[in-house]
Amino acid sequence: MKITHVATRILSTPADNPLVVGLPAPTETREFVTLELGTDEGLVGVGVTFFGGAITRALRAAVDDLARLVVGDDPTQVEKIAGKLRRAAGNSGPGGIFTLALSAIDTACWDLRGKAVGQSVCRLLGGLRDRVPTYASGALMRPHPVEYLAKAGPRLRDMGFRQMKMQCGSEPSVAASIERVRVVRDAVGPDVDLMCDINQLWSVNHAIEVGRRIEPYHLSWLEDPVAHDDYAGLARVADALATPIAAGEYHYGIVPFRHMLEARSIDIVMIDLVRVGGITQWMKVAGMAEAFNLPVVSHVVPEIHVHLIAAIPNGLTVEYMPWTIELFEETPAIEQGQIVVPDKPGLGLAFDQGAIKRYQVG
Ligand code: SMN
Ligand code: MG
Repeated sequence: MKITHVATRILSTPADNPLVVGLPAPTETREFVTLELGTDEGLVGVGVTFFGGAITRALRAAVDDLARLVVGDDPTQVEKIAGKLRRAAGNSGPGGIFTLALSAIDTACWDLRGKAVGQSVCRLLGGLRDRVPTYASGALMRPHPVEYLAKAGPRLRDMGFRQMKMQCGSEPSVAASIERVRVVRDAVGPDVDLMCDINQLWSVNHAIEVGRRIEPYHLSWLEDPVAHDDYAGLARVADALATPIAAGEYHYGIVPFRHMLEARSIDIVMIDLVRVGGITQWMKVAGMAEAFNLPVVSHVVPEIHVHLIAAIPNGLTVEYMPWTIELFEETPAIEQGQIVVPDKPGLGLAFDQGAIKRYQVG
């Protein structure tokens, strides 16, 4: 099989989240770069990347230029392709735009690999389970007032979610942070798995102080309490708290995970498909985590991550952040708090023509 053509697009979607109910829709947009790799066998592999913000056009150009370099190559040789692209890009990775672009290409290659043999990507990677837990995300956000959270948490539970994540970190006082977590825990009850994301907003000492005082509310994890690259600082927080510390979404490539794991900075390894550099690299980090007896959770793009979390023995839960849901014709079902692995060949995803019409820019 050979790659014969490349199509990239920029889609700009409204920055809303269908899990947020009863608040005014945000006016901003989110930008995605989509990739389709066609082959001489008539198959089309799909990939997507983002985190470009104002440099999304540059990201699209990077995806386009790099993907054109692999026209004529066999998409099943994912390491050969990654090596070729690294050299071609002057070893400008693993940080930044190179890895974001590689991720889309590698993902489309895995989709083609599955399609070529008529198996799902989950099956190709190990195929451990056909469904995995998933948690509601992006619905209990930092700007949302605490009175809203008290209603929104139970609504998510009534929708069938058994796990959900809230954001904290910008409260004016320690007491306000504690109160925010208390209100949500009281609202959802003891049987919901509740997580809290700080997105790097706290200092180490502040994280330890607040973290200790919210332990009565039994968070399943506290996420990114401090700067993502302060490995020693994260380790101090992890050591001080009984609550598991999760981090990893901000790291590019695989090497930072080695540092975090060696430093015992984290208890739960969050891997972002886009920043790690695609499915090939994602699986390497999952294996590293397994060797440290640590569970893995995903970050955004649930439609693709469901294949990966379900494939591995240490996959804990899929973040259901429905940002990309609208881009695809059909997305994985959610049943009783679990996300179901599509059993179609490859990723089981195709870009929705209506979404392309509505959202394509440039
Ligand atoms: C998050 C950060 C950036 C983009 C999407 C989501 C957040 C999360 O940290 O964990 O969902
Ligand atoms: Mg996060």
